[in-house]
Formats: sequence, C-alpha cells, structure tokens
Amino acid sequence: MYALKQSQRIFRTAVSQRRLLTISASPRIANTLPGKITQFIEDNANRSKPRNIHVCDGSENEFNVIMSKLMEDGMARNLPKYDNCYLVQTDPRDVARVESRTFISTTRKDDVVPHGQNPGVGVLPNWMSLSDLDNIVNERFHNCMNGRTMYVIPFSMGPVGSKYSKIGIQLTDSPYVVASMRTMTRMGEAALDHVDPDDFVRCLHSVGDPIVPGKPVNKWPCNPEKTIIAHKPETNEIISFGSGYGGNSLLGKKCLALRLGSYMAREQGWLAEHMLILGVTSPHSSKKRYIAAAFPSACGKTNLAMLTPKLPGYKVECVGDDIAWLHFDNKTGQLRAINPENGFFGVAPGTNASTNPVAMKTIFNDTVFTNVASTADGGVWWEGMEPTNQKITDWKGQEWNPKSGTLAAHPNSRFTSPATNCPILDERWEDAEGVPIDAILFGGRRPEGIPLVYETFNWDHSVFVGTTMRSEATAAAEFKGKTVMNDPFAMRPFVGYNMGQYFQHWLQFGQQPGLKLPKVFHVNWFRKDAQNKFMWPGFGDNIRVLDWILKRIENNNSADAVSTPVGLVPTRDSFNLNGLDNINWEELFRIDRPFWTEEVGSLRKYLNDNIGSDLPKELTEQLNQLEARIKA
Ligand code: GTP
Ligand code: SPV
Ligand code: MN
Repeated sequence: MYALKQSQRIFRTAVSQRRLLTISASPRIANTLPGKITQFIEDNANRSKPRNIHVCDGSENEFNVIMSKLMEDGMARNLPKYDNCYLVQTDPRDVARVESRTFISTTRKDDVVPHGQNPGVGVLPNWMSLSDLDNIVNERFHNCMNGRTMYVIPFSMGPVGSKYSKIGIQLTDSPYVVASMRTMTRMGEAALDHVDPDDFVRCLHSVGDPIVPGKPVNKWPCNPEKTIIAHKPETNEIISFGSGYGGNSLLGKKCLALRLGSYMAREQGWLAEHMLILGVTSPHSSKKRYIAAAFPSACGKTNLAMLTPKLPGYKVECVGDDIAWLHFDNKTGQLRAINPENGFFGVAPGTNASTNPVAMKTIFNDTVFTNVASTADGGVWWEGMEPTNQKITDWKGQEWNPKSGTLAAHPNSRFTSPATNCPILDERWEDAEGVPIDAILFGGRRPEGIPLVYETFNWDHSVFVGTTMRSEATAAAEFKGKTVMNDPFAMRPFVGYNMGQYFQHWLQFGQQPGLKLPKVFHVNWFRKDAQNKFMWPGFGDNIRVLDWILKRIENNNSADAVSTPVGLVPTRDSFNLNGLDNINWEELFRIDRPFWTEEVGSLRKYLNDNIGSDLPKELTEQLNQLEARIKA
C-alpha cells in the first residue's frame, strides 16, 4: 500500500471469499507476528473485507505517510505556523463520546447493572447480552471496511515491559486513529516485542462507512445512526463501530484503560481510575509529594496536572492528566500509581497563556488538533485563547464572524500531544513501579453549595465522598445544557462492572491490614456568586489548595482544620491567601443547611433508584451520618 511499500514486505495471505488479502508489515514484524494475532487479523478481515491490511510499526516514517494520506483525503491539513502540527475537522455529528451507545456485555446482567429500584436510562453503564452483541457485530462489521485499509495497531498501555502494563491489538480502518494512537499509547514494534499471544486485549474498530464505487466519499467517515461502543470484559474484547472520535475510537484510553481496566483491577486487587497524577514540591515540605485527582470529563484534570503555581517557591510536575492505575505495594503498603497513557488528549477551549502556560508550551509541535478554529496565517484559535487579528475559520470550515454568536471552536475540540512535549513532565513519569500517592482528590463542577475544599473524616467517608460526586454536564459527552449529574468517582461513563460492587471494592481497602491509606479531599473550583461569577480564581491559584493539603498530609495539625457537617475545612490562618484580593472566604466555605438537606435527599434518591440493594451498607450509614450532622 501507498508509499510504505518499499520498506515493507508482504508476508502472508489470507483467503477471503472473493479474493486474496495481503498483510503488509515491516520485516521485523513479519518475521515475529504471533499466530494468534494473525488469526485475529484474518478473522476480522474476512468479515469486514478491507482493501488491504497494514501492521503498524510506530515509526516516524509511518506517521508521516499516514498524515500525508489524511491530507490527500482532505481530512487533515498542515498548520504551517507550527512544527509538525495538523488540523482535523470531523463530521459535526461525531464530536464527543456517546454514553447512550456505550455497553458492557457479560454473561450475567447482574455483574453490570445494580439492583436499583427505579434505574434511570443512561445514568450508569448500559448492559447488553453477549448474543445480542454478537448479532449486532456480525451485522455491522460485515463488509464495513470495503475500499479501506485495515490498520493493525499493537500498543502498550503503561511503560513497555512494566508488570503493570497491558498490551492491546487494535484493528481500525481510520488512519486518524492510527496517528492518534501513536501519540496516546506506546505503539508499534516495542509493544509487539512484549505481547503475550495468550493475553492481549482484542480491540476492533471501524468508522462504519465503507467506500462504495460511484458514491461520494465522506471526508470524515462515520456512521452515527449505527454507532456502538461495546466491551466484553470476560474475554478482554472491545468492539467499536461508527465513530472516529476520541474515547469512542482510541480504544486504549477509556475502553481499555478504564472500562476493561476497572474490571481487571477488581479481580486483581488494584484500581483503574479517571485520575490525573501530579508531583508537588513546596518550600515548607520535606519532600516531593504525589497526588492523584478524579474530576469528571472537562472538569480540570489537565489543567491541575500542568499547574503553574501562583505562590513562589512551589513546583508542580506532571505524571499524567487523565488516567491512573493504582496499586498498594504489597511489601510496604504504599499506594502507587502509573499513568498508562503516552500523551495528552486535552480540551482546547479555555487553554491560554494565563490559565495553562504549560499546555501552551506543550501543544505547538507534533500535535494533531481536532475541531478547533484556524487562523489565516496557518495557526489555531479557540474560545479563551488570546485575541488575534487574523481572519478565523471556524471548526466547520466557515469564515467566522466574532459577532455571529456562534463558537469558533467546538467546545469539545482537542489537542493530541506527546507527553514528552510537556516541559514539566515528572522525571518518574515512566517509573515501572509507579509513583507513591499521598493524597487523592475528588471534585466536580458545582456552582452551588460545595466548599472550595474539605477533607474526609476516615476511609468509609472517603469512599462515600467519591460515591456521591456530582458535576455539571459538559461537552465531553452528548449531554446538552448544564444539569448537575451524579458521577461517582468521575467513573460513571467508565466503570466496567456493577457500580455497587465498585464501591465495595474501594471500601474493602479500608479493611486490609498494613495498607497506607491516602488522605482524601473534595475540591470545587467552580462555586459561583450571585452574579454567576466564579468565586475562586482557579488554575495557578489552585496551588493554595494543594499547599493546605500538603500541610494536612505532613503535620496533620488539628489547628489547621475545623470540622463541619460535611468534612474538615481549612482555618483561615492555615490557608495562604497572600496577594489575592476579593476572596469572599465566608461564602467560599459556607455550608448551607437547606442546600445540604436537599443534597442528601437527592443523593438518597439517586442511590436507591440506581444502586439499590447493591449499595454497601457502609455507604448508607455514611449518608445517615451526614444527614444527622446537618440536622444537628
Ligand atoms: P477531560 O480531558 O475531558 O477528562 O477533561 P479535564 O478534566 O482534563 O479538564 P481540563 O483540564 O481540560 O479543563 C476543562 C475546562 O475547564 C477547560 O476549559 C478549562 O479551562 C476549565 N478549567 C480547568 N481548571 C479550571 C479552574 O481551576 N477554574 C475554572 N474556572 N476553569 C477551569
Ligand atoms: C473524557 O471525556 O474524559 C476524555 C475525552 O478524556 S475522551 O477520550 O473522548 O473520552
Ligand atoms: Mn478524561
């Protein structure tokens, strides 16, 4: 195929019903590809019937060829203002994850769906029977790659060779997915060198839009009516059809690292979480501390992971911005985390030199931008970026008039950049054992009622605070508007099994002897005042919250915190507000009884309706205690 031919060798043929299919790969791959992987390729080629097949080696040359193809097909264009950067524009119907079409498929429904008394559609993972899924897959994938190349992507989630890493093989007919997977995962020969032919995750993806002779070819092929993202955790399989966007199609990310990951984690005694990991060094602290934080999609993980401290003498370093795999070290009981990813798939809007200067230093080389706006001088632009006097073309390719009231960039537009671009990447970011975690933060977008930060009382309370996380809906998925939704542990869209059992898995660590349980905090950067303005400056000033958290980890000095019905909040003296004006401390930390009474009521209803008899009794007890403290 294409220009790759010279450097490749055709090593095997698979008999299809109508013709011979050739598989091309580098000589090294051709000589070593395990039979079980070849079989996986052949079986799917026979059903989906691509025009040809290419096994990716992950090389720079291969990336360049893929990008040339995307440009030739009109799917990408080069951004001459930067170094090796591209802009991709999707079909406006394919711009975000689609939770309503995401399924976990297991033998027993009970393993996925809790026994809620009145379960709401779409509030927890959807289940599908294995046979229904089989039928859907056979129907959807029959001939679906006609006219296209099937790419074979070997990839490692986690540093290649670490005992905590997992290897997947993704088949896809999207060259955009290949280019993205090269940045977001460790892709190619190195992953194949470490694959266990009896233990790899089978990932199947198609945009579901075959090329039919005589019919126009879509620039961004997709099939929104038939989109489905399905997971078979019992057999380590992922099947995704119809979407080429983000977590729908880069199957290492949410599908493997979180949905299958969480399922494996429960079986094997670890945790796969929607968390950033950062290192923080303070002038008052004896050593660098690592913190993991779970916020729902588009609620500030990338920004916190890349924070530029507004307080002098502090340093934040980035280990990961979206996913953490955590385990307790079985010798010392220390909690440790690795970042299974290799890059950032970050939200573009809102990113600028004052909110996130580190991101601005990360994303202008070797980056693919998707659905941002472009400028006449070959650059990019989005809402929140510094003004430009260049003409702007919006994400749909139309000339943009700032007065039109439309958005130039899609609110879920993204950059895909290699982790190694990040100027504050932590030196231990690829540590095979993971970095030690001393604190976990939970948080969300809560315009009302929730204080800037509070600490939990004990482990059961920590699990309760994770369980009862709520946040405003964002553009990262298909929801419209800003309703406050329940999002336990920021994992509602990503948990791979019964949410009640997931809570139980978190709780049981509290019963295990010898574990060093991290301190747990809840944060909210998004509380608003009566004028609908954020009460807290956020971004670089969030270091002030981390500073207080470090104090709590290191001294546990009771003078630093006061108890409220919801948790421990900072005393004003213990919290560094130097140089900040206009902070309404009282309002930022106010615990309003009517608000919390209502909050407890809605939490009780949510948990009864959706988790029901699968809710661990410890969490009902925590809810009762919270209610009693609020009443007292
Ligand atoms: P996913 O990649 O979808 O998981 O998102 P994320 O959790 O990494 O969120 P990200 O850091 O990309 O932030 C999402 C949006 O929230 C961006 O528009 C940010 O500018 C904005 N944001 C992040 N941190 C803050 C903050 O401290 N205050 C305010 N007001 N906005 C913030
Ligand atoms: C999220 O939605 O949490 C993301 C983006 O990180 S996606 O990879 O599309 O899921
Ligand atoms: Mn995310």
